[in-house]
Amino acid sequence: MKDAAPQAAAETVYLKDYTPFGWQIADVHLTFRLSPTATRVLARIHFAPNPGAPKQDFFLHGEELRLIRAAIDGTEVTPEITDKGLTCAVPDGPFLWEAEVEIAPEANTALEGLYMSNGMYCTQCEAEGFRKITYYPDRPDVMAIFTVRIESDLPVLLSNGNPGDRGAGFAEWHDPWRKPAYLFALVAGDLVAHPDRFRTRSGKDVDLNIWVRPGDEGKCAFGMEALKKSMRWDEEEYGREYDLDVFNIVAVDDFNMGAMENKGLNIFNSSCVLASPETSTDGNFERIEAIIAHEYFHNWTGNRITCRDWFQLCLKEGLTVFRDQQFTADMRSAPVKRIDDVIMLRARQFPEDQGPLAHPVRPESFQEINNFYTATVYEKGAEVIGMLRTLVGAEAYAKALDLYFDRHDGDAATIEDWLRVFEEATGRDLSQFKRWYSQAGTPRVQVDEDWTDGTYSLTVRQHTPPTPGQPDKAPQVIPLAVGLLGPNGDEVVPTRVLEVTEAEQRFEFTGLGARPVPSLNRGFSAPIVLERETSRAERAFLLAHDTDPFNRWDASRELARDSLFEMITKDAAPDGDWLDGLQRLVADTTLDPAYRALMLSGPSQSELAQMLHTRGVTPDPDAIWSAAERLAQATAERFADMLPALAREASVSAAYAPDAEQSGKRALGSAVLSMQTRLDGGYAAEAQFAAADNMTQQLSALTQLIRADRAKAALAAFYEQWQGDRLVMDKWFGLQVGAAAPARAADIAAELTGHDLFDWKNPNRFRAVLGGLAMNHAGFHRADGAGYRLLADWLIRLDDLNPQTAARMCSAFQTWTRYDADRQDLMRAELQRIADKPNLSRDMGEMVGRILS
Ligand code: 0A1
Ligand code: ZN
Repeated sequence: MKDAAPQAAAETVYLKDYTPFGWQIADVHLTFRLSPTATRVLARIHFAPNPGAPKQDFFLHGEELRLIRAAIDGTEVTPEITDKGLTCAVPDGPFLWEAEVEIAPEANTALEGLYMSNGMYCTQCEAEGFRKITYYPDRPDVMAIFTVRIESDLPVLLSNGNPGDRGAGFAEWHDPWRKPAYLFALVAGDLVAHPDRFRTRSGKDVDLNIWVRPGDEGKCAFGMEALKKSMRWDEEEYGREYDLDVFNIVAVDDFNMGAMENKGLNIFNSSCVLASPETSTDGNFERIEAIIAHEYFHNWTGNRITCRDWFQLCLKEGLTVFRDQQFTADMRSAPVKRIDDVIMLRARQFPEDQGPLAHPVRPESFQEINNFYTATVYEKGAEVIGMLRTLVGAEAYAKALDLYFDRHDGDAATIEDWLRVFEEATGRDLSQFKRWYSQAGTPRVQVDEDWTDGTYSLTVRQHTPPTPGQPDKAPQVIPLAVGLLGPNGDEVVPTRVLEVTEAEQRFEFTGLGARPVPSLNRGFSAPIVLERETSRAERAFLLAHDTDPFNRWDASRELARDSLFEMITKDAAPDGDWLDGLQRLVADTTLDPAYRALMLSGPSQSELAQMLHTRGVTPDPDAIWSAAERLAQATAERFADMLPALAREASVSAAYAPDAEQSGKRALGSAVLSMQTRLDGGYAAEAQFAAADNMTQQLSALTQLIRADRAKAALAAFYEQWQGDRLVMDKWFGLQVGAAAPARAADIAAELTGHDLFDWKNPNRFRAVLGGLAMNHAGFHRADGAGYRLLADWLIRLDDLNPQTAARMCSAFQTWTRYDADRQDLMRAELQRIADKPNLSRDMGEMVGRILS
C-alpha cells in the first residue's frame, strides 16, 4: 500500500473564531520541586468570571502532565482529562484553583515547556509551552501576576520579575507586571554571572546579569555592552524605560530558536549571546548585538503590550524587528544594514511569499502556531511598519507610537488597535493599507515612462499573483520612493514618495530640462518586485551615479543577475561593462569598505533559481553553479591588479574590535581573499589561516581553502584547536557542508552525521549539518536526489524528538515546483515519505501538507 495509515486530522484554528476566556486571573502562585525525572509543580490560581466573555465550560490547557491532585476552594475535585487539557465544574463566582502535577524535564526533547540542557533546567513557553508545565489557560490574552518558588539544591534559581526570599535549597520570585503564560520562565543550574548595572534615565538602578556555564564567563562582555546600549537607545528613541530591579539573560546550549523575551529573564541560544574575537566572527557579533536588542525591546513591544491571540504575532514581532533594525542602523552603517536586510528578505521571505507556504503577515488560520514564526510574520511584518513610517513621516510615527504605548500599556492588543493609533494620530484612513496584513504574496510593480514636451511621467501598474487560498488580490498602498537623475548624473529631483494606491496610476514631473533617469523604490521603500524593462546602460548609469546607496547596490546586483541569466541560458561571456563599473566603484576609496564588500558579493544561487523561474526558465542547479563560478573567476581576473591595493586598505593594525569600521575592512579583506584564491589556488588563504588571531579571518581563510579543495590540513588543525568549543564546532560542521563542491555536499553531510561530535539532538548541531546542506543550492539539488533523501531521513528521525525544529527545516523543500520534472518527482517522493511517517507530528503534518498542496 503506497499511502500509509492516514494521520488523525489536526484541528485548524481560525482568527474569526476568537472568543475571550470566560475567567480572569488575579494571581498565580507556582512552586517547583525540581527533579530531572519527577518535577512537581504546585499551582494556586485565583479565578473570577470574566464579565466580557460568553458563557463557556471551564477548560484548562494541559499536555504531557500527570495530575496528582486538584482542588477548588480547598475541596478535592476530579476533572475530566484529555490529551489537550481538562474540564471541570466550577462555582459561579470567584474561586481558588489548586493543582499538583508531575513532569519529567529530562525526557523533554522537544525543548518546549520545562526541559534540561547540560544539567541545567530551563523553560521555553512561547507559543504554547506553558501547558506542558501545569494546567492553565495557555493563551496570550489571559494575563496574571506570577509569584514563583523554586526548590532545588542547584546554586542558581531564577524566574521572572524581582527576587524575593531565598535560602538553602529555595528561591522566590515575584513579577509585579501582569503577563501571559508564554512569558513565564524558570532557570536552575550551576551557572556563573557576568554582572553589571544600568541607571535608567529616571535614576533607577537595575542589576544586569548574563548567566552562563562555568568556563564561558569570558564571552559575556560584548553582550552586556549591547544590552546597555539597547536600554539607552530605547529610552532615547522611543521614550521606553526598563521596569524591574533586575534584568537577567541566560545562555543555553539546547534551544530551538535564537532567543526568548521572557519578562526580566531572557533566555538565549548560547550562539546568540556568547562572543569572543577568537571564537566569533564579525557577523556573529553584529547578530548578537541585534538579538540582544530585539529581546530587550520586546519588554515594551510584546510584554507590556502583548498580543490578543497568536494571529496577532506580527504586532509584537514585526514592530520589534523594525525597532532592532533601526537600532543596528544607528549603531553601525544605515545603508549597509538596509542592504543586508533586503538581501535577507529576498532570500528568505520572497520564496515563502511566492510559493506554497505563502501566508499573510497576519495569518487567518493555523494548525500549529510554531509553524508561523516565519520570515513573513517577522521580516515582512517589519517592512510593513517601515512603509507606514515612510507614509506618515518620522514625526507622526513617533506621535502614534506614544499614543500606542499610552493607550495599550497592559493590554493584549490587535492589529486593529495598532492601526487605529496611526489613524488617530495622523487623520489618515488606513483601511487600504491594512491589506498588507491580510493579503499574502509579493506585489509586482511595472513602471513605464514617458517624456513628452518637457513633462516626464511614470505609469505604475501593480498586481499581486494568487497565493494559496487567495486567488484575487486588490491593489495595495505602495510608498514608492523615487528620485530622478539628469543626463550628467546629477540628481534633478530628490527623493519623493509616490503613493501608489490604484491598479494603474500616473505620476508627472514637470520643469525638467532633459529626459531624466529614474531611481525607483529607493531604499527599498516597499517590499515589491519591480518589473521594468531597463537597458544595461541605464543600470550602469545608476551604478555610477545614483545618490541612493541602496539603489546603487541594487543596480549592480541587477546587472550581475542579467549577466548570469545570459551566461546560463545563452552561454554568454560575463558582462564586461558591468565589471568595468564595478571596478570603478570598488576602487573609490571615499566609499565605506563594508559597502564595497557588499558590492562584490554576487547574488545567491537560490536567488538565481528564483529569477530564472520568474522569467519562465526551469532552473538547472548545476548550470547555475557553474555560471556563478565562471563569473567569480572572471571577476577575480578583472580585479587582479587592484587586489594588493585593496588588501592594504582592508588591513587593520589596531587590536581587534567588532565595530562597524573594522568589520567593514575585514569584509572587504574576505572579498579580496576570495578573489585571490581563485588566482593563486589557496596560497594566500593558507597564510591567512596560519596567521589569523580572530575567527573572522580564520573562518574566511578556511572557507576559501574548502572552495579551492585545499583544506584537509586546515580542517584538521581547526578541529584540533576548537574541538572543545561547541559553538566553534558548529561552524566546523556547517562550513564543510555549506562550502562543499555540489557533487560532494550530500556525501560530506552524510559522513559528518556519523561523526562522534554530531549530537543530532542539539538543534544548533543538527542545523549546522542538515541546514548547511539545504543552503548548498546545487549540493542539495544533486540530480540523483541524494541531498533530498538525506535531509528527509533526518527530518523523519528528528520529528519524534523535536517536531518544531524538524518542521522548520522542511521549508528547504518549499521551492520544489520550480525545478525540472525529475527533481520534482524526487522531492515529491521525499515529501510523501515524510507525510507517511507513522505518528507524524502536527508541526510536520501541516508543513508537508502545505508544501505538497
Ligand atoms: N519570541 C521570540 C522567538 C521565539 C519564538 C518561539 C519560540 O519557541 C517556539 C522561541 C523563541 C523572538 O522573537 O525572539
Ligand atoms: Zn521577537
